Amino acid sequence: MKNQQIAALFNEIASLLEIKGENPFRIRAYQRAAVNIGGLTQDVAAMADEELRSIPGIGPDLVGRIREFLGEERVALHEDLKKEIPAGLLDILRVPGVGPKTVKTLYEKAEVRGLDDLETLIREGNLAGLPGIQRKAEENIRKGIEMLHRGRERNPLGKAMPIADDIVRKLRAKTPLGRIAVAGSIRRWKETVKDIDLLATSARPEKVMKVFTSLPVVREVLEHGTKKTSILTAEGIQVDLRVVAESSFGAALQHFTGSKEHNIKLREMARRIGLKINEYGIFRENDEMRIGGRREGEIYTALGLPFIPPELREDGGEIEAGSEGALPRLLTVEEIRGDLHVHTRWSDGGHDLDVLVQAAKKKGYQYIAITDHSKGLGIAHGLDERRLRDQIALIDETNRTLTGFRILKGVEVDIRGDGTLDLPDGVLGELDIVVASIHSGFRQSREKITARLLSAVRNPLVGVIAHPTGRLLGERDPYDVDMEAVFREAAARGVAMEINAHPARLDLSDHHVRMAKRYRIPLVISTDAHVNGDFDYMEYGVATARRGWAVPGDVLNTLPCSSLLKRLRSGRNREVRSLGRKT
Ligand code: DGT
Ligand code: CA
Ligand code: ZN
Repeated sequence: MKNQQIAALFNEIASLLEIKGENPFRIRAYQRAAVNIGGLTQDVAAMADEELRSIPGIGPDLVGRIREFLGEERVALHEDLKKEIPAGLLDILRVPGVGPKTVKTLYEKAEVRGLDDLETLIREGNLAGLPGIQRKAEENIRKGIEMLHRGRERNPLGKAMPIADDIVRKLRAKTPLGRIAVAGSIRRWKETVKDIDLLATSARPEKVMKVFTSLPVVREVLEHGTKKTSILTAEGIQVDLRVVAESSFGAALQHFTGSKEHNIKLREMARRIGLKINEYGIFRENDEMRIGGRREGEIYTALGLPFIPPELREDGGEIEAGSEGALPRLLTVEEIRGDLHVHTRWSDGGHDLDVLVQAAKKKGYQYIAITDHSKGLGIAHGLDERRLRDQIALIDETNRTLTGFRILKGVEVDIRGDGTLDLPDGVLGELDIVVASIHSGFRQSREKITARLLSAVRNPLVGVIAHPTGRLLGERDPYDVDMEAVFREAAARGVAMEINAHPARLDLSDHHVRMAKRYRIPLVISTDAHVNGDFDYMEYGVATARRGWAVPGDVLNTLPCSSLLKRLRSGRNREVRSLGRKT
């Protein structure tokens, strides 16, 4: 689907127009169109002109631009704007806290044409004092540049994966390929990646490389050869494409999937039994005789190991477990039966129930839990007791019209600064599922944050703690919390921890998942969907669970609806009973 690319393109056009100082209405039109196209689940390529025009903010003019992009992968207006405005200015626009107005000032008043110029300006003390730029703004820009440099080193998986998939699709469509695969940290679903590693086979590598270097996404060609070619994408991510021999493809895939630590251990193991493995194949040490390499599985078989899923290849005990026949049968995305963290237009989501139900059914789900924000989150239009009761009534009514699918009544209740919940127990008790989470006071002390989470876990009505560490990848560090203490309490009370599958969060992280397993804590994997397309993030959550060695039995939303409800209810009763015994 090209929706996201078109949304990004429209945003970039809006930014370029804004730097140019164009008509604000025109700029706003591109921004609105970008948001609306980005939130669609339908493929724009499959939509007729009238359908496109029914998307808010899209008139005949923008329909034309969409058609142009679908046909030619570029838009003339965008190309013209890029000729007029130095590309480096868009880099400056990526600095957190710098808007187009500032960029315009920098360009016009100080001849800044890129990040380097801006950094020089700051170093020489000439930034503050430009029109509209105070000392404080200078300090913010300096910090923003630092963050950008730090963020550049590793990219969130959610950014790199779609780029990798798109390149693979294009190469498949446009070049004479045999096999192609994404390797490296992306194949292992590591939460951040340094670069994109691609492997292919082809009878005509020159042609493959030529097409690769001329893809629209390419900003710069770093290295051009028939065996290996590297490019830099417009987003600044390096992509290496290697073309290898058919007979070595499996060995190369194993080698370049890594991790390095996993490979080192495998090689030692091979050496002990007189074998040698490298990116070309697997060989007998004494006479160099080749015994495999065409298929990846041959490497593991030769070492007497079962196939090890890429998500486990971190030298975290997977090779030992494999040798003992004790590898876990990891959870798969097909085993997920519903999403337990979903927002609607009642708070800050984009859709009403019907659209969400339709999208969930399309994913093959049996249920979703509607978990809008509670009132404390004013900016998200959070629900008070009265609106939540209205929503409960609406869900009951809607459920009566559904067959083979159930909407669970839930809420994402805010854990307030003092650890109390943002809604009274009375209304929480009327719900099927209560998801509690922290949205404020991220800088509180470890003691305070831990106490807040503990008091939420101790409320018998709370079933799940959502995004338990509060991190945003590359943007916000996790808050300081004693996870061992929280896990201990959650284990004692049967409260589940969420793996928030949104690629900006992935919270719990893989290592916390593994830790939660040691405590025997139930997990749920939820997307925190705000629009229907967000349901697709489930794959990221499942991959994170797999990296934490999770099996289907660890995850509550693999249960059929009735068992899940029973499980959620029994958690409450058990709590009530044990509290009763104590007094
Ligand atoms: P990253 O940092 O997100 O790109 O992580 P990877 O794992 O993709 O690392 P990368 O791109 O440097 O290399 C891809 C794979 O190639 C790596 O996982 C294992 C293999 N590899 C690279 N360098 C070495 C090395 O020095 N020794 C061994 N044994 N394997 C290596
Ligand atoms: Ca890599
Ligand atoms: Zn949420």
